[in-house]
Amino acid sequence: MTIGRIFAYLNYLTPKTRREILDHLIAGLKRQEYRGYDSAGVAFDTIDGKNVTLVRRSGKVDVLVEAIAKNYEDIEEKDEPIETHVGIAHTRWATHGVPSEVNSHPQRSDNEHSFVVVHNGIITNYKDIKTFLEQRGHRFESETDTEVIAKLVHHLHQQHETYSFRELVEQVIQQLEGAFALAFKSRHFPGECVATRRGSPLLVGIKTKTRLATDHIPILYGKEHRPHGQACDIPMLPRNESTSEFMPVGDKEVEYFFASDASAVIEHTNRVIYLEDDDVAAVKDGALSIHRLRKTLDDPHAREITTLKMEIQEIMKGKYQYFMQKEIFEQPESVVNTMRGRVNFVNKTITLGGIKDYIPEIKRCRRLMLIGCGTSYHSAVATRQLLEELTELPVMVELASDFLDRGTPIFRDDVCFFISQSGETADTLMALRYCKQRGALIIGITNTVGSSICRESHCGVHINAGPEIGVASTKAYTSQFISLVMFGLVMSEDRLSLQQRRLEIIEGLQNLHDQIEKVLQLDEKVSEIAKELYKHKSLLIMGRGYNFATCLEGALKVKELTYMHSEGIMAGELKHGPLALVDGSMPVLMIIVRDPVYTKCINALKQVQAREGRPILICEENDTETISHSSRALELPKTVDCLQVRTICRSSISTIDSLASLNPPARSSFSINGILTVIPMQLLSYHIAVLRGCNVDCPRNLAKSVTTE
Ligand code: UD2
Ligand code: MG
Repeated sequence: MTIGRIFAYLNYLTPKTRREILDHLIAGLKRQEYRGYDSAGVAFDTIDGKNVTLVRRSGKVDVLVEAIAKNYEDIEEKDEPIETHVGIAHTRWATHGVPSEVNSHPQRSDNEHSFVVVHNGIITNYKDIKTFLEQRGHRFESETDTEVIAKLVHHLHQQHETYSFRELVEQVIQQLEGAFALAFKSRHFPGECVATRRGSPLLVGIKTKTRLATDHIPILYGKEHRPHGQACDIPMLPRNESTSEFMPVGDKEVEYFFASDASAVIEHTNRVIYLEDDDVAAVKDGALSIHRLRKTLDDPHAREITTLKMEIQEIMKGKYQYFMQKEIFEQPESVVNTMRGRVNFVNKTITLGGIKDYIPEIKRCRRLMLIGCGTSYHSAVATRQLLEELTELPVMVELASDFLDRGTPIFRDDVCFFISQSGETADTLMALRYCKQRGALIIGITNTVGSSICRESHCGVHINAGPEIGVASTKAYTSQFISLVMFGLVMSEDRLSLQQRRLEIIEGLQNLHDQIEKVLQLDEKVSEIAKELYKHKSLLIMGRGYNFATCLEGALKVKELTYMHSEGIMAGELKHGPLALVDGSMPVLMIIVRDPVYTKCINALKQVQAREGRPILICEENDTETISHSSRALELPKTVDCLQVRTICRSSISTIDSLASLNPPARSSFSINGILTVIPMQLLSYHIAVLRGCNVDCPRNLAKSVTTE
């Protein structure tokens, strides 16, 4: 997977110096910087217009700018305006191969740069295509999936020299599986740019001197229908019969911008077309046309040119006010990205490519240690019980700083996990080195490819949650959680007695996307509760079992975002002290779901109520019995199946008092319930922070990645 931001700029009969062109390209990248990236690159024409120059660097866009200034002085010296030119640019956030020059985009077809391409997305069948191309003599230089695209379009061009640029790209995308937005440039097709998408966003901005004559661009459909073929069986090219191309402008002079993100084009034009899946947009001789290979019944005849009315800031955050809010709402997608290519929901199998080879060694270990700080530590707390069950190994959960303070004994047969969103957390990294010195197996769970923890670990799992900008971690938590659950599933693969349980968990994972969407619909209700709470000094969050971690994480979110005191309390500990805090005015929130500790939670609830506490509940929808205990409840979607089985059992023994002991409910789906219960807590802390006027994305005294001890 490449998380990349695309920017391409085409000027037609609008003379621009190379300096100006590069400035546009760089500005386009910078406008999308907030998305996070670790390398950048551009492709533009050489001074004689005959070749393509490719400049790529790992690091920030400024490093790229420096490299261009240093290596291409002629840009300044012989700066003659070029009438028509295509430049493509990209920032990459590595998920596939470490950040490096050769892994950066644009990716190229060959040393001559016949074709160059920038990509955002993932090509899941790139290995097949790579094998196909290697057998035909193509040599690969990068670790990216994207390189196959550049090589494939080149290969097809060599085979079928009469095909247009656009036809070549149409052929290429028929071979691709996965998700992508792509923009192509070619030495063989000067002045032309082709862009396409499937599953990843891409838009075209149009800038003309005069008003556009139309607000629609007709779609041209191909005549032949081709099923998706295998890479090794590249079909003959269907020719698009349509020759009518469409000039969108009254005037001939025109500039086009292709970008992942509207923020990159808004300073040039507010007229844009959002491409749809499998649209191929091609600019040739200054004319933009949009093509589709097949026509389906409900396809429209044209794509609308829309007018952007937003400010850049608004575009960056989409419809959200803050990055944190945006990231909370991204979770239905980010959890799927974490599982993508790893959980096979059809065969019910899990593959973690990063640790596959180490599984036999891990299975022989003495114990598992999960080490992290803050939210990452909570993801370990959240999954500990499940890991103990699925691995049947002792699992220790450690705060990195305390672990180091204690000089904890570590042995060669220990397996140590280091969990960190950034992969640079200083305490966690030091703990890693400490354990590595003592010969333990070191496993990283990070969101950042090429980070220190990733490099210094023996193996690991990238959580693939996408860049997280808000300082308070949200989507990284749920993705860390899922990564650890997947690890447990891998470890229990051949345990016969655990098969049923595994299937239920996998089913639970499959339902997450929809369930998280449902939980997010509670937003308004949560914001009402925030209004009630935000003037208070403190908030106690209680729960136990699988949801204890949610209490800790919820309290951490409240503290860091709202500067209000909050404490996550293990409900079983109430009478050992915390109960003294409870009275009629102390805000209390309790998580009570129908999991194995349900009865115990209800007991805690009664204790709190006996002290005049009026807790707000997080419980399951339609659990009227539980809801009846409080005037305010946030209802989460039910955890499926497992619950249904249990309900049947329950009704048959409904006269028996102690349900929990006689009828231990199936626990599996509850073990990942924390992914759902934490989301209202994220929303709640967010809303309280907004009401208290706090800077949501940058809480005081805190930094996104804590690289000091
Ligand atoms: C890899 C590719 C992914 C996709 C997939 C296809 C990378 C980074 N990932 O994902 O893009 O092509 O294969 O099957 O190229 N690692 C550490 N420490 C860490 C995290 C990871 O050493 O903290 C290592 C890990 O052991 C592996 C590599 O980094 O060697 C990639 O890890 P991953 O989780 O991205 O691996 P995978 O197979 O899911
Ligand atoms: Mg490593």
